[in-house]
Amino acid sequence: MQENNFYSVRMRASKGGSHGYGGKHISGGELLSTNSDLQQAVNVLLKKGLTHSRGKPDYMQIQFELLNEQIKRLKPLNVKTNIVETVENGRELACFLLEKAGVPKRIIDKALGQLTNCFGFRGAMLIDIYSGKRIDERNAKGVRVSRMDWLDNNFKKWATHYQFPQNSRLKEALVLASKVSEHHATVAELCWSDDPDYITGYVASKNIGYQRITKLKEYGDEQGCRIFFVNKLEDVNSYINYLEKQPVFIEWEEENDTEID
Ligand code: WAQ
Ligand code: MG
Repeated sequence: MQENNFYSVRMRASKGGSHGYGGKHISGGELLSTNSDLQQAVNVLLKKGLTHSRGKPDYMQIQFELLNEQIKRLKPLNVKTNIVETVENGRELACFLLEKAGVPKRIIDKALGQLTNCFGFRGAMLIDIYSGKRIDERNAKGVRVSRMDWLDNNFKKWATHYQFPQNSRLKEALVLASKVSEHHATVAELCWSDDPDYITGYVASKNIGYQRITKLKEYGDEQGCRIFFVNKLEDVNSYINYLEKQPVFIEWEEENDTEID
């Protein structure tokens, strides 16, 4: 099978109508598949959308398309888990790490102050690190990073090596963070899930790696957060184009690995 015979497969599911027509975002997903694995890929996303802690969807769209672009191969970011006892401590640590990654404190405070605007998002907000203003014009949709994956065998080898849980949530988030942080305009990312049963989130960047924080919200809370802090963005459209369109495979090789603090 030649490399350019990969397909991007995407899913989005909502309840109470489709997205943008009053529906509540339930789940989304994206992966890469060969032609022969398409049926399985569609099933994986179908199952993800149908069995979700945010609710039972009454609208779902799954689509696939053949990729013509060359696939970029990237290493996963290094991962560290920071254990915290309270949401307050978790958010303080998140702010500290964002600052360490290069986001000015006043911009972090401003972004966190606007979090309620994030409710029901299915993508990420792009925030400029100088003005603190949102620079995408996608409203509640946000920008959805797509066309990325990590072959399961290679992910499992990585997870076994570091004794991380072999769950698809960590895999998907690390794939996304590794792709996003690779772009030179990305200063840092802040994320926690909008799923009420998952409270671990992370701060990620090229220089601090993928820093998991075990408590960034309370159980039961359906408010999620995904913010990309960006710098020196001359062309917002080409940045968004990279996030949405550049196909990326994450690949890990044991011998090239380095540790982070
Ligand atoms: N592109 C952009 N934004 C996205 C994407 C995407 N592909 N997927 C999700 N989001 C946004 C969207 O606004 C969601 O509401 C929000 O992020 C949370 O998504 O243990 O599970 O998939 O190391 O619920 C991180 C920690 C888990 C994993 C994050 O996010 C770990 C998570 P969710
Ligand atoms: Mg979610």
